[in-house]
Amino acid sequence: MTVMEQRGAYRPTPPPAWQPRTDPAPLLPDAEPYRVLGTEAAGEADPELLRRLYAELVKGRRYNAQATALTKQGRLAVYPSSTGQEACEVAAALVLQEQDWLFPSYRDTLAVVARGVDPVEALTLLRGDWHTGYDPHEHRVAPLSTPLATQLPHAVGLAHAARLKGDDVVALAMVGDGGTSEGDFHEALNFAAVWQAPVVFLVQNNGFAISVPLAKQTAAPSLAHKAVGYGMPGRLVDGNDAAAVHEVLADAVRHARAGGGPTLVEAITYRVEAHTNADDATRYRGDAEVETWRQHDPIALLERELTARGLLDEDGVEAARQDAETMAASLRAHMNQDPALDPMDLFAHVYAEPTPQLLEQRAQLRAELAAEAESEGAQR
Ligand SMILES: Cc1ncc(C[n+]2csc(CCOP(=O)(O)OP(=O)(O)O)c2C)c(N)n1
Repeated sequence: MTVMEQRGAYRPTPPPAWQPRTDPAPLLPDAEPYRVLGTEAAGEADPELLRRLYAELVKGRRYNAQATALTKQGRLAVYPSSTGQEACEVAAALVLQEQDWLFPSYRDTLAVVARGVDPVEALTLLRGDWHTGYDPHEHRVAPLSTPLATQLPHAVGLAHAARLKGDDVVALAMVGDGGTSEGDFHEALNFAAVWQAPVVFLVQNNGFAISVPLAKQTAAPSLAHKAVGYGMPGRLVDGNDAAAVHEVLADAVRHARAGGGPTLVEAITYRVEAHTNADDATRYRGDAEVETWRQHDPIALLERELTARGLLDEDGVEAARQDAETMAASLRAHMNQDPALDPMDLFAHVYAEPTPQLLEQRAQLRAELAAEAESEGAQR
């Protein structure tokens, strides 16, 4: 038989039937960000929850203003303001139960404070004083993470471990739009979905990663669409609508707690102020854009709803403002005191077992401090 005849006789076996491993349709985000305030859904929102959100939003904005002022007075090294993003910050903290864990980024001080961390201790890291400043275990709040997206694999690890141990714990991890381009984002979401870990990822899409706009960050239809590639649901929400963010996150937390696995939530919001006090935002964006977002302000949106429903009057507005002022005055008073610091603490908690280099540097500093103390003693 010739080669051609042999080929003619060859009948390839058909490959096994292929079908997607899961139906992607239920994982897809809605076409529009979910909204509650100003819609019919608002009528079903719990009045107590709305009032609580309002009080926290007002306090949060005042906290941002005070912390930014402290940078100008040299009392705080740096502050990344979340003005305009308060709804995401507050809702993230309020949806969690006591035993749950929050994994914040450097911009999420308000979420940390709303979760119960002392407002002064929450600024320790940004003041450049002493490590994290608060005990992460006390309120189950991981350190504010400056290296982008590194908090996400930590959240997945903690949640997965809790599940293996049979503990009822959900982890909520916060990240910015820029952070979604990091390898850690990919690794965290991939493992979370494979392990069905009880994690909720909240991406605050505030339009910019410092000066880089979202269009230069990703070609994805939305950041929520990224969820589908990992096999988890993606949800889109109006990040300035506190009631909507709270509802979407609460659903995701419930889903995770019930063993349904992770969810990726993209909250559409806007960073109204500069990246930090060290940034000049006028170099990369125009006033008109900022003004448009100021018209969609999270506090004004909620205030309008509460007022329309007769749940807030002028006295209520004034009481919230007063509470916020009291908090700001206390923050000022504490931050204006010089902290008592031991320079030797620099070397504590770096490694479980200090390296030879660290031991050498520690001895050097101890000797310098002793010599300084001696010369000061001699001068007296
Ligand atoms: C791994 C890493 N790379 C770069 C930086 C420098 N950096 C600090 S903030 C930032 C922008 C992050 O933007 P985004 O994730 O959108 O968060 P936002 O600041 O808007 O809240 C960058 C690039 C960093 N902190 N960590």
